[in-house]
Amino acid sequence: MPSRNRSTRNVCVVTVPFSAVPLRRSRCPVVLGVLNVTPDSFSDGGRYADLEAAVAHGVRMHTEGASLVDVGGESTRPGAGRVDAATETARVLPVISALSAAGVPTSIDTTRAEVAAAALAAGASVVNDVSGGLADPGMARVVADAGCPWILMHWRGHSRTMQQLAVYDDVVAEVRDELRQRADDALAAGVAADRIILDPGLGFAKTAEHNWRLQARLDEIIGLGYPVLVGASRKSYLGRLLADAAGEPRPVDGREAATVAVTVLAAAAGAWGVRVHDVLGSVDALKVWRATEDAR
Ligand code: PMM
Repeated sequence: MPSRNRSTRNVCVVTVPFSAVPLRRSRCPVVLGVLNVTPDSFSDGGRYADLEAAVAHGVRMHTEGASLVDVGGESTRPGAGRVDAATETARVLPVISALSAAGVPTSIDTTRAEVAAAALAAGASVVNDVSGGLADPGMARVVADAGCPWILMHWRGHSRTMQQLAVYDDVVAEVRDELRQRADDALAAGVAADRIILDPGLGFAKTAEHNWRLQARLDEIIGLGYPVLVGASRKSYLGRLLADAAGEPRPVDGREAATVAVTVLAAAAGAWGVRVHDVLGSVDALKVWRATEDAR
């Protein structure tokens, strides 16, 4: 039974058990709320290291309209080093368990099969794999066995080295082709087509110019035929666009309006979902977008 299903005109937030949300484009993109339980993520690092604060924030994002709270225990900021699997698991499991007990649907943001399996057992509904299945050959089996949705993000290497891999002749064509390959690999490993979600991976082995091109030509990624998630929230290319007169990038907490603008552009392009830190801002903007579409 839906826990809350507000389908009246101009209201597009559907908050139901995530397994009941079809992975096709619905009236309005879904919103994933970011919850990093890490000391060093670029935006919310350190803020939710304490279990109580993390769970309270996850519940708040769900109340604000997040269809999923995306829980991560390893920073993927450019240059970040790795943590071991035990540390990553110890960070995310209590949060996922507590949010599940509170009825909040979660995704696990990890590249490790072992962490994904533990998170799914603790109640996570979706695997969000920023490596698109490349980092851990065991991930496809975990996802196929669970039958859960799998977000496959475009990725070329771990955080420490990824910016050296930001070399493209035509970034949109290459990201599209590499994502198609990731989806084909997932299918070959036994993952059902209707469990696959793709993500262009803004900021991952991408320069600012690459991100803008991907944003401008998102329809070419959507044209692959899978639901597409966009994760632009507070990323550095937005900070650079909003730089002050001295060329200093706008700090992370001043990038919200720009993030909301990307949310609306993604909706207009046909994205399935957005992954954001400030859920309410994007949910409100999507209501405005939906109401405008309905008035056409
Ligand atoms: N970006 C980050 C982490 N996880 N997952 C997906 N699917 N897409 C993204 O763009 C993405 C992600 C990095 O941002 P964060 O440090 O704010 O979580």
